[in-house]
Amino acid sequence: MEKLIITAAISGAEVLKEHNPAVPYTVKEMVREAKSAYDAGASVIHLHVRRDDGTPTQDKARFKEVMDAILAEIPDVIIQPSTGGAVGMSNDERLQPTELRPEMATLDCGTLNFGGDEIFENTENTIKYFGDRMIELGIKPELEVFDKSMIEMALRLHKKGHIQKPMHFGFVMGVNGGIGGDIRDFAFLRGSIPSDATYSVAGIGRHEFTIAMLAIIDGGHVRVGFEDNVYVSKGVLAKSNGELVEKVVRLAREFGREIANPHEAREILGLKPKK
Ligand code: KMH
Ligand code: ZN
Repeated sequence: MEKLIITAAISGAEVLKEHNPAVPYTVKEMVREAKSAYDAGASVIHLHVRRDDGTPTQDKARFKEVMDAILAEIPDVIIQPSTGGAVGMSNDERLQPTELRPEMATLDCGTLNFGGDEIFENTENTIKYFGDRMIELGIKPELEVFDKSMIEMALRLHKKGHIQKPMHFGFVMGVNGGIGGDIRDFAFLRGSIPSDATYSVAGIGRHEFTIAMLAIIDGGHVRVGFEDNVYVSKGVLAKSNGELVEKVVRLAREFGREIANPHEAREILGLKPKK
């Protein structure tokens, strides 16, 4: 079986220090959390950035500051900025980190309710626009799907030339408004992607490690981190993103799945090797 790529979603846009005091806002805190995840076995950092007060921003300069600081500490890690940003941001605001030409970025493949009155909006034209931008800049998209219909959308937009193969999906499971986080939900998504595609799972809240287990056994890849879940076990806050990654590494070892380093992750994902 392919080695396991672990992605750490270290900060997100919605989770706050009120949920877990280790949630990073400042540049220094972002570096601390990225390094803890990397040292534990993560090869990809899924990145949202914040102002020092915790406000989410897609500001290009702030992304550059955080990415440069992370890469100064861990030069070979793969940084995957979010183009989802936070609910309510405009498309061009969300796309700013792509101007830094990261190796990867997320591409959200549909609109969904996001709790209360919030709607995370990704119209078909938005997805085409983001897909075209990533092709133009040579950025590999992680196709974030929160429901089965979003896989259909990605496949349709591939046929129309807005998304290239081989496709890499991110199954985000258990969001209030999206698909659930049960075994049958996983099997439904897993069975709906092309045979030459890769995928990573992100189980939200209590689903984080159960969904991770399914992907470990199946040969998929795993994302964990404060963006998705702040607990290392029921009622016990994780001290760092690294602690969440360590748990995935332990589970993978039990099932004989080796962990990919960033060099191996680049090979699996079809990214250019880093000089
Ligand atoms: N913060 C959510 C509204 C992504 O990173 O691409 C969107 C999100 C998805 O987190
Ligand atoms: Zn995200």
